[in-house]
Amino acid sequence: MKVEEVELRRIRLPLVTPFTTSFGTEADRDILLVKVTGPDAEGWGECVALAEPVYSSEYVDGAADVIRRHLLPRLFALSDPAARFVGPALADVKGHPMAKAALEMALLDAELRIAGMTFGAYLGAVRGRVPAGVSVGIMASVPQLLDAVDAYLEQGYLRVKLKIQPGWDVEPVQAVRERFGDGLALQVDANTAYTLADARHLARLDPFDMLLIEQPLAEDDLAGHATLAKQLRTPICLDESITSARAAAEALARGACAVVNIKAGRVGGYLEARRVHDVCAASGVPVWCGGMLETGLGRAANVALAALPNFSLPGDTSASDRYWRHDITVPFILNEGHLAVPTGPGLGVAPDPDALAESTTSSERLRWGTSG
Ligand code: NPG
Repeated sequence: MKVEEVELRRIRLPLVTPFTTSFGTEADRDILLVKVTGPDAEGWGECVALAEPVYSSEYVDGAADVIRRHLLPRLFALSDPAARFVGPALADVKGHPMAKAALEMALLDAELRIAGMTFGAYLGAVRGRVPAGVSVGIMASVPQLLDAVDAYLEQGYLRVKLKIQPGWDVEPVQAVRERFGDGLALQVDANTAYTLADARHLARLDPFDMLLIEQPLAEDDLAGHATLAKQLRTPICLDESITSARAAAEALARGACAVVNIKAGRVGGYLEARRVHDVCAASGVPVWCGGMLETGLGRAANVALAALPNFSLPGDTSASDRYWRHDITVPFILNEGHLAVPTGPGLGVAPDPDALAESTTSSERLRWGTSG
């Protein structure tokens, strides 16, 4: 594939409601998009790094900087920058998986558009639609949380994930279970907010028969998760800890989790995400697709990934209107609790030029092969 230009474009999109997790509140998203343009196609990538390094060490200004200074020069040296060569070409740069993933995604989109193949077909999708879950942030009060969950269930979401932290865990979970009944598919996400000393407290969540508890302990604490797993009945799912297929294999071998959340940005791209899927499938461990408050671009790729066979739990792949008043692509719409996997070549969606122009805060174009 030939690429002539790379554009690094920053957009700002306000969320329909602020989203609070144990690490902070997001009121809007400052998103880095990567566009590659060649003679035969263009392709889009979305970098999921947040404005601040609070979910992981990456942050959006840092991602743009590492792309500009260190990643693009390595890709410029390739005679064929096909997506499958991106991971190996960037492997000597430590870390920065979200920045790497955005580049790989843009090149894969362009490549698949030329080949006339969908993201889903390329990754190995076996479904035309995927069940949608919704992630519900920490709220000011339990009644407010119950209203929010009620509204999402009314819209048809098939499972609910509650964000938890010390001081906001047993009480909201109990309230949601009591109000919406045993039939509700319910799970929680702690984003590393607890320590092993909280094991007895976390065991108080067991009676609520949840699908899983996600990432209770620090990301580098596989041993702690393995110990905690023996003390809880609720299955442990890992997110932040799973940074690669090898990390997934190690977590499973150590008994640190029984379920895995897959986010392409966290593992360095959709190709590594597929390898995480395959490692888990080989061990009979179910996976689901996480979310990072993506626009329709990242959502298109996530929905395609979530259509692989071992994605056996609903993901954080919600409809566009859960996040944005105006998405930059055609919106993803909930239909009987599912989102349709796009059917057009590549991502199957592209930004609407007006929506893009309206949300753009900066843009930088680099000619392929030059560093400025
Ligand atoms: O629906 O995209 C979504 C959000 C899902 O809860 C969600 N994401 O830790 O998984 C997470 C959390 C998150 C959101 C992480 C924003 C980082 C940023």
